[in-house]
Amino acid sequence: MFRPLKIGITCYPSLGGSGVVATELGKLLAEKGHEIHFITQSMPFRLGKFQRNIYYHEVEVSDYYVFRYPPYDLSLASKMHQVAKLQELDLLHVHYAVPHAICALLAKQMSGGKLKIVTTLHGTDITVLAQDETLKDIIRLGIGASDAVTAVSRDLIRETQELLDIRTPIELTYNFVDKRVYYPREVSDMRKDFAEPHEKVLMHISNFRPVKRTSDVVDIFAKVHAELPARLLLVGEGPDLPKIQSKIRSMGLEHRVHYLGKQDDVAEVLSLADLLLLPSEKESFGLVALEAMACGVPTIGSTAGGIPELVVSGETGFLAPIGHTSEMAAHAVRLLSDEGMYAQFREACLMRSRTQFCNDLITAQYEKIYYDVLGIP
Ligand code: GMT
Repeated sequence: MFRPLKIGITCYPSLGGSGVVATELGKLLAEKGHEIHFITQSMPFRLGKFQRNIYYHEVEVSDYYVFRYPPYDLSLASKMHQVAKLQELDLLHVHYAVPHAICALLAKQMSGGKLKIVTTLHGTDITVLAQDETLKDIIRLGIGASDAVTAVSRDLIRETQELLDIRTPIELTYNFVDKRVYYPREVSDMRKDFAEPHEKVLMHISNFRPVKRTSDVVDIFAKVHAELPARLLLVGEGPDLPKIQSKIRSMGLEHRVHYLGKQDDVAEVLSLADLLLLPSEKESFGLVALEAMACGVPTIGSTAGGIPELVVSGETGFLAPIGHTSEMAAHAVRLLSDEGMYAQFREACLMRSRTQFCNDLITAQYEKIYYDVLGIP
């Protein structure tokens, strides 16, 4: 018999993939009948309209003049505790070990120790923060204090255990896409705004942080365009964007590149593309490659982190070692020049996303983890 749970979810509401996955998971669990309480600093950006079983609790940070830094983590822990008590939550599902698992630990202690904690690792908390010796112990504490820990790729599990020298069991829960939202959209009319019918469209979507290697995106594009007529669509904004814009100008490619800024309807935007470029330096999973895959768009990218667990090189895209832009460009040209091969890759993308990374499968995995930590058969 279905036993609905009361779950508190904390994530960075506006931060890329982890925020998207946490929000989408909450929405799907609410649809299944669970009661979901988002406890975050602002409204998660994909939360959308009012929905049954979904509640939002904003963390307000005190900025009394005695504090040099407003104590966000303590405000979050107090809010988690208040919501857990008032709403009688069964568990807190936090995304990121630091600070969220630590805040959940404090909330658990304040609530008398019964509240369960599930922590999902997304990458940056491990691949970046755990490099810092001063933070290692607190990350270990967050992981160790959780009743269950999950990570979004095998590579991230390996890296977490190696970097922190821990044997804590970490369950694999791949990211997912909602198949009702991510599918190839009919955008042929909109595509005319960006490319001529004979031109290919390459796309990159990210927050333009250095780990994304957006300079490689431009190099790959330039090499592809030297072989066949193409356009580059850049989606998103971030610290490296100005540098990339001047690189594009200095290479004389400005008439071939379109900047779309931040976009909300990613499925619609991705459906404009023939290929996605993801040559990252670090990538625990690469959610955007999955979103592209679900829209029938193969990825050309690097073998960093968890990307090879998602993109099957030679079937749903092509991967090459980090920085090997000539190899990536050669793969792109080969795929774009062979209609039969491209159709096969597109079909494989749709099939793989629907079978291996579909919302029903992964939501059920998370539900099982929740019931297990609560001892509910
Ligand atoms: O990659 C980013 O800049 C954002 C970051 C985040 O915390 O949202 O993404 C991480 O989590 C995503 C969702 O699980 C993964 O798809 C990304 O690969 C991961 N980023 C890194 O590992 C650099």
